[in-house]
Amino acid sequence: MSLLDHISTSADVARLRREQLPQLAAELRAEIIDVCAETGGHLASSLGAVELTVALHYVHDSLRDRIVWDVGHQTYGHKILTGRRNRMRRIRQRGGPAGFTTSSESPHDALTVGHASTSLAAALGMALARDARAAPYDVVAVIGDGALTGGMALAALNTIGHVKPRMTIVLNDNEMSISENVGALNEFMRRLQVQPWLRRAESRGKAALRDVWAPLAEFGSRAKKATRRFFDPASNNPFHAMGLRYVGPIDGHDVEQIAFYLAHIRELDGPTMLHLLTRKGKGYDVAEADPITWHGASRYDASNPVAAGKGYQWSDAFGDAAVALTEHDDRVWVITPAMREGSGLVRYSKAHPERYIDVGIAEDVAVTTAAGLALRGEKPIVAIYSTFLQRGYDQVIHDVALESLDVVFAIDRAGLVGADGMTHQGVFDMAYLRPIPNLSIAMPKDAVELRSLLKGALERGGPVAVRWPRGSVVAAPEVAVEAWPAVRWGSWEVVAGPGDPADAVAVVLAFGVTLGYALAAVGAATDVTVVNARFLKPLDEDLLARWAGAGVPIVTVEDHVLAGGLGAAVTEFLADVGLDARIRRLGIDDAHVPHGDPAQQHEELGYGVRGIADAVAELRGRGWQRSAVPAPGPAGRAVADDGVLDAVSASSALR
Ligand code: HTL
Ligand code: MG
Repeated sequence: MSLLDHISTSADVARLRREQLPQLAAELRAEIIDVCAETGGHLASSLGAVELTVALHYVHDSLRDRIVWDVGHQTYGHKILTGRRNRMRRIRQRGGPAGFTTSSESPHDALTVGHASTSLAAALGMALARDARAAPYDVVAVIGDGALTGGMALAALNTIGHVKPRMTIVLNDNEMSISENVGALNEFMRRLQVQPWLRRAESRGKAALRDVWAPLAEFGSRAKKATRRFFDPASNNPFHAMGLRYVGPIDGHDVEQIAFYLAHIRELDGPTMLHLLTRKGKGYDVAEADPITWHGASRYDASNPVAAGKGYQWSDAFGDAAVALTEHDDRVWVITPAMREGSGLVRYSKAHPERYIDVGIAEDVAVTTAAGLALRGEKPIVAIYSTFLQRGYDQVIHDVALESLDVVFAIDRAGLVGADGMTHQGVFDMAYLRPIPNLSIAMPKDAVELRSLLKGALERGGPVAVRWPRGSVVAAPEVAVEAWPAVRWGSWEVVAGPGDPADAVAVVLAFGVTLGYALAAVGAATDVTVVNARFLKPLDEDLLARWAGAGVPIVTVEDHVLAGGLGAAVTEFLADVGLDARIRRLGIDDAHVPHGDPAQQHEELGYGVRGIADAVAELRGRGWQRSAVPAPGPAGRAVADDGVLDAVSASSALR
C-alpha cells in the first residue's frame, strides 16, 4: 500500500505510526527520482534531505510552524508532501512549481528564496515576531553546510546566539556545496564525529536512546555532566561558543531518530542546532557516486541514468580564456564564490591551483579579496553569476571602484536563465553597475569577442565588467593570446545593413543574445542597420550621435530590465546632447520573470525576433506613435496563479 497517496499536508504525515516513516521516506525518494527523470532539477540535494523532510513534517506542521529552508533547492520532498505532488512533473517549467520554496506558490513555503545563507536571519525575524505576539508556533531553519559558509548565515548565528529566541536550526551537512565544500568551519565539522557513546546507545535501539535523552533534555542538575558531553561534544565547538545549544552530529538518514530529536528540541528554550550528517544523492547510485554532476540534473532515464552532455558553453569559453590569460600573465587570478562547475573553472582550478580560490558562498568576500589582490599588483578576475553579484554590490563600489582597482568581473548567466527562475534571473546587473564611476561594462557577441574583451580589460586596468549569457556558444579557435584581436574600448560595430545613416530607415542596437534576434528580425532588408552595441559603458557616443543626428529611428534591444539598461543609457545620452531621436526600447518592463524557456520568454516579453520586427516595421511605416504603446499590465507582478508568465501583459513589444 502506498503511504504517499494519502499525504497532502504535514497532518497526514503526523498521523502515521513512527515505524511507518522509513517506508514513507522510501516512497518519497522513488518519487523524487521519477520527477527529476522527467524534468531535471536539484536531484542530489533533494535526495539527501528525504529523511529530514519526513521527520520535519512528522514533528512540525508546515502550515502552523515556519520551516525555513535555505536556498530551497532541496525541497522537492517537501513540495511532494504538501499538496504539489501532481504538479511536480512540471517543476521548473513554464506554469509548473518553482525549483525553490516560494511563498506565493504555497502556504507551506515559509520563504521565497533561491540565494543561499538567508534562512537563519529570516527565521530569527520570524521567531522575534512570534514572541512579540506570544504566538504558539515553532520556527525551524534548515541550512546546508555550503550555505553556512555565507557571511550572512554566520552573522545571523552571531545574533541568534545573543538574542536566544526559541528555534531549531537543522544543519544538513553532506560535506558538499555544489562542489566540495570549503572553509575552516567545514574542516572543523569533519572532526566532529558521531559520539561513540551515542552510537552505542543507538545500536541498542531507540528505547535506549530515549533513556539517554530524558535526563539530558531536562537539564536537571544531576544530568548536567552527561548533558555537557552530549551538547558540547568538543570543548571548542564554535556553535556552542556562539551561544547555541548544539546536538549531534547524528545520522541524517535515520528518520525515526531525526524525528525523535526534533520532537525533543522543540520543547527546549533558546536556539538549538541539530547537526545531521547526510549524503548528497542518498539512495540513488549515480547521484551518490557523483553528486557534483547530479546536483542539478538534466532529464534522464530513471532505469538507466546517464548525465546529459551540455556541449560547449559560454562558461567554457570563459574558462578556456582564463587559462590562456593566466599562462600569458602570471599576475592573473580567478576567484569563485562556490561556482567552480557553473563558471567553467574545473580545468582552470587544476591548471592553476596557485592562482585559483574558492571562497565559499561568499560573494562579498570574493569581491573584496579581489580588491586586496589588486592593491598588491595582482590582476584578479571575479567569476560570478549576474544574480549573485547582487550579494557583492557594496564591495564593488566601495572596495573596488573608489580607487579604480584592476578587477575584472566575469559575469555569467546574464539575462533570463530559464529553469532557475525568478530568484536567479541575471537581468539587473547593467542597471546596478552602470551608475558606478570608473567601471566599464561590455557584452561580447561570440567567444572570440569574449576573449578580446577579457584581454582588453586586463590590459586597460580599472574595474571592468564583462557579461555573457547562460547557454552554448561556438568555441573560439585556439590562438596565442598575443594574436587575440584588440577591441577599441567603447566601440560598437555595424554588423548588418547600411554603414551610412543616409541609407538607413532604422537602426537596431542590440548585443549578446538579442543581436541574433535583431539579425533574424531584419532578415534580408537592406535599409535597416544592425549594430553590435557591445559596450554599455562607455557608449559609442560618436556612432550614436551620427545616427541620431541623421534622424534615423532607433530600436534598442536587451535581455535585461529596461530601467537602467541600454535603452535607458541611449535615451539619457541623446537627451543630454539635445538630439531628439525616435526610439523604441525593448526589454523587460518592471516585472519579475518566473521560470520558463528563455527564448519563448524573450518573444513573449516583446524583445525576441517578432518584437524587434514589429518595432522596426512600426518605425519605418508610420513613424513614431505613442498611442501604439499597449496598456501596461499589473506592474511588478510575478507569478500568476498558475505560474504562467504574467509579465506578458506588461510586454514591451512597442515602446
Ligand atoms: N550563491 C548564492 C548567494 N546563492 C546560491 N544559491 C548560489 C550561490 C548557488 N548555489 C545553489 S545550491 C549551492 C550553491 C552554491 C550549494 C549549497 O550547498 P548546501 O546544500 O550545502 O547548502 P546542498 O546542495 O544540499 O549540499 C543554487 O543556486 C541552487
Ligand atoms: Mg551541502
